[in-house]
Amino acid sequence: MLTVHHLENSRSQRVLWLLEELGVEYEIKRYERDKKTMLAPPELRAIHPLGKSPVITEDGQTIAESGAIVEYLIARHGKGRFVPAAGSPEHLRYTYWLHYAEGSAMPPLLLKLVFEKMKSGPVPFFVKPLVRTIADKVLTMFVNPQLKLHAGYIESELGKSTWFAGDELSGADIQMSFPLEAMAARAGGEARPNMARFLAAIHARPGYKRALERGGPYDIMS
Ligand SMILES: N[C@@H](CCC(=O)N[C@@H](CS)C(=O)NCC(=O)O)C(=O)O
Repeated sequence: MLTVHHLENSRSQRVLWLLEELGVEYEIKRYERDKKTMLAPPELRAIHPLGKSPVITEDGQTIAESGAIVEYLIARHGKGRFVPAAGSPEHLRYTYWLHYAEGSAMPPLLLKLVFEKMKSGPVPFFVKPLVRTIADKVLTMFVNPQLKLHAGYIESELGKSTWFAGDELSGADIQMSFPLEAMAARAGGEARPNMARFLAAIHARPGYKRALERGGPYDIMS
């Protein structure tokens, strides 16, 4: 049996979605975030040393890192679906977006979350103005312009085809769903028509809805 080690409100939601699209049987082991730190509980480190989600286990193997999980699941259970033909231009785009999601899109989104939280974080009152000033400076000088750059790029790329790697839904779309949802929550992504179209299309898929029902509450942190 394939097990998804599923942390609430996290990237592992997209693994559940992929499994629903693939029609593979799986079980979910749930983990809750620490209410204060929002980190995963220590039990997840017993599954993988980093204790991050998603992690899956199947046939005695433990696989972490969502891009690697998407590739593994599609290779093992896809029967040729959700991946463009090897050697095609679409396959190159597939590989690109599969890596871009965590390698390029997520870092500025994470910085946005951290610096916004820093502004309202618990610090002694006399350093609060300084902390706010520094956080605002990093946000306006670096993070927000980077997010604008990425959002503009994604918006224009999504104008070229229905999905990220062409006109068929692929693992690249599943991998890109999390940064797009985070952009909608943190960086005004929903105001961009192609990104909004993509989000509406994935949210309408029966597999996505089933994954939500099985995964439980899913609220991208803003
Ligand atoms: N690049 C990794 C990121 C994994 C990651 O940071 N997951 C978050 C959930 S969205 C997590 O486990 N956070 C809790 C923690 O760091 O303790 C992946 O895509 O799998």
